[in-house]
Amino acid sequence: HEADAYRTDLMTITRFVLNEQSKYPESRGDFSILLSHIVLGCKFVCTAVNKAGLAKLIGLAGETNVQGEEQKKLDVLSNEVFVKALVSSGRTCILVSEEDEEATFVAPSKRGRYCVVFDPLDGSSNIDCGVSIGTIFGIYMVKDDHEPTLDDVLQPGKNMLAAGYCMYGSSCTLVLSTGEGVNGFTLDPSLGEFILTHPNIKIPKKGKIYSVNEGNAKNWDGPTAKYVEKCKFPNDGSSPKSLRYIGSMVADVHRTLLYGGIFLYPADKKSPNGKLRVLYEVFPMSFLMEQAGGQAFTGKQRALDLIPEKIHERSPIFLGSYDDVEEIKALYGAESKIK
Ligand code: P6P
Repeated sequence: HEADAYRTDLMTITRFVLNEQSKYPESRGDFSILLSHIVLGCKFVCTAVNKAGLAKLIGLAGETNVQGEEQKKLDVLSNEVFVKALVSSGRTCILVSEEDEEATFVAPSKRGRYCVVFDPLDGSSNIDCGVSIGTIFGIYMVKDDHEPTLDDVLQPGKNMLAAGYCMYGSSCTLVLSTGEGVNGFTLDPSLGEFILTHPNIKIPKKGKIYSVNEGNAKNWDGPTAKYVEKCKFPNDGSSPKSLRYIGSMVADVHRTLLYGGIFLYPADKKSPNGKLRVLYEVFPMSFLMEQAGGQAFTGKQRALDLIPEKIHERSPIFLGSYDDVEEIKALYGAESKIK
């Protein structure tokens, strides 16, 4: 009857978060309500992305539909859905989206205590070839009850209360941490519910995969070049690492989290701060990696210690298995973290 028990004892993400919340009797359920609106956004995007595959047939995502209306591009559509869902939750006061140049300050009547930073559809250039893409998000609490300002979102990543991503691929998988480990949920479309499928994810301490765009090798700095060389021609008799690079951060990070290894988007001569954005790409993925027992480094410091000055600023990032990141830190001359 084991199987039956499993089928009836469904651990949905909503129930999971409510269980977590019950550990904080004083909490008023605001976080659970906020999260349920983020989950709603992910379900919508999952549906739209899956339909986008039929874009040419049914006129979506940048095509003109049968009425000849110009359909919104999927990332614009996704952004609107998340902004509307987050504002309507009544639990947010500042939103920062990769799609919007300026931060959104929620009207006082709908204002809550949380700030959400997100990339509604990261990797969207990969939609047309069917590569997995995703939503990435991080959640801060406002610093105090004063009128909200950008300072409430220009906080180091270590101040995040929660972070996660939803990957739209062969299945729709939502990976979340509220600061007590990492859990993965898979959308059961027949129920319209995210079910716990990957409880307490821990990244292997060391991996056999490195993930970087080798096409930028000409512009890498010394330590990165040396590290990648070591991956390909190890001088300690170990076997070379495999290269896996999908070019969609959510997909590359998800594989790194589950299989181990290291994901790198280094600085290079053309882009001294690398390409990935601090608030809604580097911080959430670094938060998850640390919660799963891995680590994340910018080339200069622990990624989560970085204090952003602009909401769309970028940073180089090296994240993944603890031992693999230690190696790159040594090459950058960074002291290893005192355990
Ligand atoms: P490159 C996608 O455009 C993205 O923002 C991330 O999802 C991905 O990791 C990165 O850029 C890929 O960049 O320069 O290797 O194509």
